[in-house]
Amino acid sequence: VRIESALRNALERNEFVLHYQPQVDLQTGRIVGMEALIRWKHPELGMVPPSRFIGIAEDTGLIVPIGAWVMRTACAQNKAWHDAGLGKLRVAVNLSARQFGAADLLPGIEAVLGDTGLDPSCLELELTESLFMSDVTPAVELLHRMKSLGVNLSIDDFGTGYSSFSYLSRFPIDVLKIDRSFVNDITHDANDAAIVASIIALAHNLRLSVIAEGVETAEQLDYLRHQGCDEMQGYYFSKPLPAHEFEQLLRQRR
Ligand code: G
Ligand code: G
Ligand code: MN
Ligand code: NA
Repeated sequence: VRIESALRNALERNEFVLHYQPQVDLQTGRIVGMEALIRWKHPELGMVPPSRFIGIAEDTGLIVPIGAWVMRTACAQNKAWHDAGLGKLRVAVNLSARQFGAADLLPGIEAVLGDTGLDPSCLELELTESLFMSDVTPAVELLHRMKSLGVNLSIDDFGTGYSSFSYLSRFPIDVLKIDRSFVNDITHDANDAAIVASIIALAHNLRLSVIAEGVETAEQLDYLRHQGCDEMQGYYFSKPLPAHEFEQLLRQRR
């Protein structure tokens, strides 16, 4: 209850920040994008991890204004990095099912793109498979309208949810994000290695791009590169960083 009431005031009190985790091209080794991940710095509760408040934000509907803030902040930051000559990176933002159902999602995205001047191809929206569980027809239509804005769509935590091959052929998806639970064991568990190789092949056969999450070791990286995975994200390269540290990383690597 304490968290819930504090959460109601967090936006106006400016207590949220975004951290950015680099996404690296496995061919070139270059940073090509980043995932924006929310953090809550409460004056008394301290740093509240998303695992403790995203669920509450979803249940209370607060995720809608919070998610809008995330999208606006991430797009404005990315545009600022473009303008500073730090490269034309993509920023990925997590969308919860609750936001997906909100009437103003599409105009909201359009307004953020218009206001910030960010090239739509530099925004990626991360969806989860749970979105596709119920009535898929309105979802297909909404996804096509989102695509027509020029943004990219990815499936987060791929393989852990209600995986259905039917939506992959019907929905205008650009990227599969292999869940870190599979990546974690690829060098020890032959089944997970086979699943990861198969997801990479599946993505490429469908002309989708594929990124591995939660890469923590050189061995995992070697395997993924050998299998032709396009990009990686994980502690092996970098944990999620505050904006100024992410910017330093970009400057160092230019
Ligand atoms: O960064 P971290 O590992 O603590 O994130 C934990 C979870 O919180 C992840 O599943 C991530 O998708 C989720 N999360 C982080 N930021 C956001 C956000 O801006 N919106 C939504 N809906 N989920 C987020
Ligand atoms: O569910 P989603 O993929 O949006 O969440 C990303 C979460 O994964 C973030 O909370 C981030 O901190 C975490 N994460 C990122 N890289 C790694 C990693 O290499 N290992 C582990 N265990 N977690 C990671
Ligand atoms: Mn994500
Ligand atoms: Na994930």
